[in-house]
Amino acid sequence: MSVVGFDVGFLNCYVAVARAGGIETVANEYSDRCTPACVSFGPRNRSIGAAAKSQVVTNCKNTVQGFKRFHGRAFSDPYIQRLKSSLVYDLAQMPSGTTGIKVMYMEEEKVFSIEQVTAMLLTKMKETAEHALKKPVADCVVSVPCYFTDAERRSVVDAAQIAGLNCLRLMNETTAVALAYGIYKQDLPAPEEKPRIVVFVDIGHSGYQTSICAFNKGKLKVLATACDPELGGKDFDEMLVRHFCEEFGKKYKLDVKTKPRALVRLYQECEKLKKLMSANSSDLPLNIECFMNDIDVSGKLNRAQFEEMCVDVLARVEAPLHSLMEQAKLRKEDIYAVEIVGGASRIPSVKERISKFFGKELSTTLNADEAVARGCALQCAILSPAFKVREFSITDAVAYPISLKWNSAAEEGLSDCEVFPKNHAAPFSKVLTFYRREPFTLEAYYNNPKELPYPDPTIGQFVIQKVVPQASGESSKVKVKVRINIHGIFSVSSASLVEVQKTEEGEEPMDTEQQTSPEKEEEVLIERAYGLIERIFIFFLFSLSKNLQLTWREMEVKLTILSLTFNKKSDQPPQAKKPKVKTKVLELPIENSGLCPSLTSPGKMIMQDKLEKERNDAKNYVEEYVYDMRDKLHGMLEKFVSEADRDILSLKLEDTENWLYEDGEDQPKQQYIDRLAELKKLGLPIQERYIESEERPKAFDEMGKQI
Ligand code: ATP
Ligand code: K
Ligand code: MG
Repeated sequence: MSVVGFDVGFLNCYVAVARAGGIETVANEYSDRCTPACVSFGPRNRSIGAAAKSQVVTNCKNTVQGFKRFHGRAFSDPYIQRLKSSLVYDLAQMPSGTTGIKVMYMEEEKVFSIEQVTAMLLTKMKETAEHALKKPVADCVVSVPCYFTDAERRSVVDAAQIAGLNCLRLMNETTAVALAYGIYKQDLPAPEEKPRIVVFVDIGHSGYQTSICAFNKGKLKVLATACDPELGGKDFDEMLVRHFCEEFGKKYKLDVKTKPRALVRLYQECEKLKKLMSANSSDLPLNIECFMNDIDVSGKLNRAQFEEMCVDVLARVEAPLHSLMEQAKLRKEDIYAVEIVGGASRIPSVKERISKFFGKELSTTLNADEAVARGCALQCAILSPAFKVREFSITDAVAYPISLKWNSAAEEGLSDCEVFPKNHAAPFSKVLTFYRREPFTLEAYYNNPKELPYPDPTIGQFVIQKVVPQASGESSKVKVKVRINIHGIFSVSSASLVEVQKTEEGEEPMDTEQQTSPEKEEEVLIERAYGLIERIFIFFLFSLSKNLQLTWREMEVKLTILSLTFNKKSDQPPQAKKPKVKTKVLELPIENSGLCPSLTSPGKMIMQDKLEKERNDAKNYVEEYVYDMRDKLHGMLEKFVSEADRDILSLKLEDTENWLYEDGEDQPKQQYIDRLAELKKLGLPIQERYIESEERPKAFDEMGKQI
């Protein structure tokens, strides 16, 4: 059982683990706690993280960055189509219609699904965690932006699965930050007291997320979230790149946009410049040697100029804050603190705007880069039975309101109902009751498409199968459980049919209700077909309305009241009144369509990387042996080899060295193994003679001691 949190950023990823000492962000093999979200495909292998980032310029067409935004997106999505033209690498459509990434890998054109690419990154992060914990890692919590929709979340869950991870929770990034903030606080208000209200702001490379949370001792509740999924550090880079493209166009007559390599380098330098400007307001230089056509370019910029060219970007900082306060229906005075994290929160003008909006100094008590990963690790520790953590309950909020649509028998045509309004508590289950004689379909969708980051509001279709009428011929009562699960994903999790059976008098009625989930639950009566008595009532009301000249609107209200009255009645357990009837609950199968992107095994690629690593290692062993032996032949081994033998071996070593730089540069693993064996055949006897002579006096010593 491992306790690990992964922050999968657009640009930067972090791994946090729980150890005896507490939560710790751990470093990768380059001793860096930050792992770039980058995968590079080569003729022989893949490289992931820092090794991939170093190939952004040299292998730009096959080095993939910024892929977090492709999750759950159809290739035909206008957003993807727009992005496609601005990317250095290529995109393609997967058979399922989702977005894939097209690269040259192992000298072949390959299309990888976004799930596969993220899985590669996660596999790397998993290795980092395994290295730190010195044991295999499977259980983990993975971060996602709080504005991610179902399709995006499902795609990330799949990626984790491909990477061999058992994702216990997809955690909203801002909620992870809130947990990292709250769990160690000793001075939170008692449960019955007025909660402490804290705003969290995370500005990363691609997205801007804000949330407002209420804290009491041992719990946190997300009251509302508001985001701009398209505002982050990258937008500031974009402005700088645009500026310098223009400047270099005029100054050096260079069309940077035509050379992907040059463009990638310019992005890198602009990001560096942007960071420098956060700490420095004077003129700062930007120099790139051999930028394009062997021309060195240079420019300079200061913070004031930078802020001026970014006015439009900066103007977008406020909108989500307004929305947040409006949704939470709180005043600025109610806010205890505004905590900011994320790399781009270091930009002074961004901080200024947020601080001005709240009329308050911002707090930076959390680690701006690591808070998300730490929060995820804390959540994983809470979920893990093997780890003792302070009790802390986390209630998240639904980001987009969700409705269900179905064919209605009673109302003839489509009916719908909002099952999870915006900011509804999550995770959460609701049981909906339908009266049906045959299988039926529920369609889940986001009912406010304006808010959605992409065009299709559909979540999925769920067919409730095997519904049959009662033996009496009447409609059956069908209970459908819908839920927002721990990942923030909507699903129709179960359905059951209540079969009414005649029984002997006096027999105990069966308890049919079953509580399956530890989540908060609520029972909602959605719809029932009107029974005979009800129909008489409706008819009665209808004629009454004619007499009383009621309008249709008033009729509708009356009907609603009527149906509510009946619903109330039907809510009472039928067993209480009719002891002769017992009920039996039948589980119904649910078929969902259009939900799951296909899973592909990463095993082959992992194997390929492993083989490539072994091949490289074998080559390195030969190289090491050559250098080592050459030194020693003229050093400590000199006395143990005849001149003739030494010359033979020396020649052989030189031969091998030359071979390594020529034909041997790129050979199968076995060739290196064979070469090494040949060298050792000559070298080993010499080394043995040396060891023997070293051991002999020691052995005598030992004997001396024994006597
Ligand atoms: P996202 O949260 O959008 O998925 P991410 O988590 O990868 O992205 P972060 O690591 O939080 O993003 O932030 C990266 C961004 O912050 C980059 O644009 C980077 O240039 C910017 N950044 C980092 N340090 C500074 C700084 N000192 N000044 C300005 N910008 C900075
Ligand atoms: K990050
Ligand atoms: Mg982030």
